[in-house]
Amino acid sequence: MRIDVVTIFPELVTAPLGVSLLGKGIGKGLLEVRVHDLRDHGFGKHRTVDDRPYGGGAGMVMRPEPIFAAVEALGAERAHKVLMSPRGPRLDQRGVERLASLEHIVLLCGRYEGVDERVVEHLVDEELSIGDYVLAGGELPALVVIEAVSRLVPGVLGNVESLTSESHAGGLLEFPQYTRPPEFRGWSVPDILLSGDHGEIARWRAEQARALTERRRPDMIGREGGDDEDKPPLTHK
Ligand code: JBZ
Repeated sequence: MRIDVVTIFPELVTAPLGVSLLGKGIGKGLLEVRVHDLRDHGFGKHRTVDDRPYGGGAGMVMRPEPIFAAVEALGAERAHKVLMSPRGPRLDQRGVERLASLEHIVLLCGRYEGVDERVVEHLVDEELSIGDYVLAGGELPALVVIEAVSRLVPGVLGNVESLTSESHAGGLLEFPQYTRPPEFRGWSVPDILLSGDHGEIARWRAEQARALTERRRPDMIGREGGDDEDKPPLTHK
């Protein structure tokens, strides 16, 4: 799988890609991530990529030419082009699975007050948000997409077993985990986990996961697993 990122802050996106799981998967050649400086397609000595909004108002807007030029320079016309944008539908694990099924995606990172609407209308395939909080640009959201997607690329995680059991993958929150020591500052590990009875342990864990999800995330109950036939399709606007 290949992911291209277009940004005015390439260092901000590149730095985290060298470490941790991400770095390993990318290092193995299972996932190719390339980061591109939008200013390479900017105007003039300052490689300007923004300008004042027609109609007036505060802030600046990203011009369309550098963004189109950056995507055309990638030879990525056929790739799935995503604009990280607070206007998009919120990314969830279903969305991550959908992106992970694609061969080539391009993540466009907005900055300033936003991008010229012609980019949205004539270049971008979809807009995506990572959540309802105010951010300064799409770079951190793009990293979130890269991490979430890369975990689903076979071999990148390195531990296929833990993929299926983690929070959200099975549609429930994860059960509580314990490790050594069996007693720490007077707080004991639940006896059941030391019993060696794997059937009982599995039942205890399933019940813990269900009860925790019911208390913390009642919205997730009844939506877990399955083929989502009960859910409306994710449509935009
Ligand atoms: C995002 C102007 O650039 C921005 C600003 C906020 C923002 C993004 C891009 S992407 N928020 C999100 O994922 O919610």
